[in-house]
Amino acid sequence: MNSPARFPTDFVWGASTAAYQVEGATTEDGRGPSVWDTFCAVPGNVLDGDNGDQAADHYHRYNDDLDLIADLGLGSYRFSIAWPRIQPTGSGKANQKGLDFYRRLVDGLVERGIQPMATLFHWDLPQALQDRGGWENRDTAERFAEYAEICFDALEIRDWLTINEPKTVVDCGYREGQHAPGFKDDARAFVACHHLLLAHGLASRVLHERHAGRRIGPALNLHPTYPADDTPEALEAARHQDGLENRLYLDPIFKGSYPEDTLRWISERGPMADHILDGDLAVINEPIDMLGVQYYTPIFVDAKGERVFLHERTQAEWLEVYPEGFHDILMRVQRDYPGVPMIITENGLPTEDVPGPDGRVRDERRITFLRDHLAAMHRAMEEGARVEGYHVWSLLDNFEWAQGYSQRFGIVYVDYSTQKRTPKDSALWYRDVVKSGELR
Ligand code: GBH
Repeated sequence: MNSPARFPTDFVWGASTAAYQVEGATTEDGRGPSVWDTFCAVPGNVLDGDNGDQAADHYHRYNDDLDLIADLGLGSYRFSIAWPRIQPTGSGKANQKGLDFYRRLVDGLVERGIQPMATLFHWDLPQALQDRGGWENRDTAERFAEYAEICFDALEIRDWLTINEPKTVVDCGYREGQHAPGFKDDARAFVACHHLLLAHGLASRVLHERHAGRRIGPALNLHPTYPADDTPEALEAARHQDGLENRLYLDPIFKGSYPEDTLRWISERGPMADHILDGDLAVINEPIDMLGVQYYTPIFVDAKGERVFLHERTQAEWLEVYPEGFHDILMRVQRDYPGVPMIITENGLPTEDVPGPDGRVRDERRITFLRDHLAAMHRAMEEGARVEGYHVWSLLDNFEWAQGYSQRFGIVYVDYSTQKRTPKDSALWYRDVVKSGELR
């Protein structure tokens, strides 16, 4: 009892960010506008009218941030590449200054002995592509593969992630409208879904054709779904929810087919099926080399299929604290979709941090959350889940999409008036875990 959980010596510890959430400098060095610039400009879309114009100013402060990552002893930094920096209008020749920024970032990581992990798309679609239909237009998937090829050839990075959370683009961007491009239309949402998955497959093929020895995979936010009571209706609702949350993305990628029940439900709401052309599923089924798993919250549903919250809540209304769900989803993926290693690409929570008079940020709640989730992950690993690494969301406090700057997910506090960084207590705690390789 109570022996510390030890992680394998080659376990990779890291932290994640995303371009629009941390970089700022949205008009510098030739960056074109993205759908998030457009979305933020509409009053009412983002809390307090916030936007990513400055964010955490990572575009200018990346060197200090790299020192911070090194000081924490991390072995991996997951960041995203802003497509509109590379192709300001979403197609055609590369913008050299945009590529140079990521070259400097990667060089800085390598010099410090930190592995770069790059996400190609973390939601900042070039606005020019949105003007031509965005993800509803099949051509966007082709453009994505072209953009990916530019990045693969220009940047010396082994590990790549294609699309960050296609499910969130579908649900928040196209079904519920709280993210760019802000639609509320199921019919359009699932057409976009197919093209996002197609984009993932096309880009993965390009990498495999051009760069042996590198690895690629999607970054999926997976939600273990549970019935909130033991009625057959709740059980059925949980299975349906699992289709929309997990199988809709995992099945085509791992098995080359959409889940029948989910596709039937979608087909009652729109024309997704008409957009699945011969050969598409084989493209989406391109073998992946690793699976990025992001875990935040379980989803419990009642007999009516409504989400109910049964555990501790957080400042993020969608996030209930349930470490057991992390264990469950890892075991489930290992059982139903075996074959590739999993890398945890995001896990975390927002806390209402205020620096004390001494400047210290005492985010005890984050320490508890991280400890409990790492313990659950460790238990899954002992039971056979192949997990190679873990990235906390996030390195820095940042632009939390529709919630603007009101929710802080960082292990490092950012004072947005001075851009001063202060590692929170959780960062110091994490540093010890990383250094010792064990949870005490
Ligand atoms: C991840 O999404 C993202 O990859 C990351 O960029 C993000 O910062 C992080 O999690 C924390 O949220 O505010 O009412 O519009 C996790 C899934 C989907 C959860 C969008 C919040 C929006 C709720 N997220 N959802 S709302």
